[in-house]
Amino acid sequence: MRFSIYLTLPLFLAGCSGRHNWLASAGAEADRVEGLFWVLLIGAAVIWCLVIGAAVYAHRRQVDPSLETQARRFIIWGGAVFPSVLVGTLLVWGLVILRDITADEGDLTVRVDGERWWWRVIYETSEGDVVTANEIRLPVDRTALFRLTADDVIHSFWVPALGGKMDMIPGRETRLTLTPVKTGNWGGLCAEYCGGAHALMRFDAIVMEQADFEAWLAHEAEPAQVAAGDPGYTVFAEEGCGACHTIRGTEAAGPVGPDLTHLAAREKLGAGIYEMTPGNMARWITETHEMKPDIDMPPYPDLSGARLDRLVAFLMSLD
Ligand code: HEC
Ligand SMILES: [Cu+2]
Repeated sequence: MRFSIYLTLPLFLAGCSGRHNWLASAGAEADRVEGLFWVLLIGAAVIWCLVIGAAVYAHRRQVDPSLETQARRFIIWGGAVFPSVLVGTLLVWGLVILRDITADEGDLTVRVDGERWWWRVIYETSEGDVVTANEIRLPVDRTALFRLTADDVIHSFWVPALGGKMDMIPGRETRLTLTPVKTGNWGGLCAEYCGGAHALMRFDAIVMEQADFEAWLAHEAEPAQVAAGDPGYTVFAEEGCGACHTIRGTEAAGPVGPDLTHLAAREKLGAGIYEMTPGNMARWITETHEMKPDIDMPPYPDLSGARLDRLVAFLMSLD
């Protein structure tokens, strides 16, 4: 019986691998939190052993009344002074980390707005705001300052491998800095229950070389290249998708859903949950609520055949 409990342990540990593992940190901020965690864990283990050791020792030994004053001193120093100093030090250490990771400065500024159930992402540049969604790209070895807000309910912004998490609160701005030190796709998620599709509210957090990042951002700032009379865009316009979605460079300027200007340049579809493929795109449009329950986008089950193909081809061309 007891043996079978040990057998289930690897199952829990299996959850520790992968890109959402904050113990395999890839960012300066996550590193500091990880350091604090190990000191707490190992420190607690050592203190536990000492306390249990002392208890066993006291239990085994005959009490000698002449040691009464020594015992009292031991209780004052070991039971009051030592814990107070230790907990006080940990508090100061934790506050210093908190101050640093919520600093007001960064090499670049990214505003992220939590929506049900996706992310509006805005890069602040010297030429103005660059709006995108559901994917965050960062240059390696640079500090990004995140200005976080929420549109409707409380969300929480978390990229486990890089740092965080930080609540996103309606009517208020919270801040967080992330300094990635390794390139890769580290993945992020909403860490505060926010309703039906909460578990499907994710994003890719892609750390790139400096030059690649600059090129990506410059491309994101461009409007989409849509030919006049594009048959797929015609379907998009006729179905009224532009009431909710923006495609810069076209008449579509809806503010409700994610910006689609460079949709196909994202690695994932639907806020970090599906591969960006034509098949998934078609299902996203026709079986929307099977793909992601509860979302504020209506399904278009009547779209099919050549019309659907043209729309999907158009969306997949938005890179
Ligand atoms: C009533 C507003 C509304 C309409 C109309 C609408 N959408 Fe959406 N759309 C949304 C919202 C909201 C989301 C985000 C859903 C989520 O992930 O929680 C979304 C998400 C998407 C996404 C995924 C974006 C991403 O970043 O992965 C695509 C693609 C999309 N819509 C295409 C369309 C197309 C094509 C049409 C027209 C056939 C359409 N939408 C009509 C509101 C709308
Ligand atoms: Cu959530």
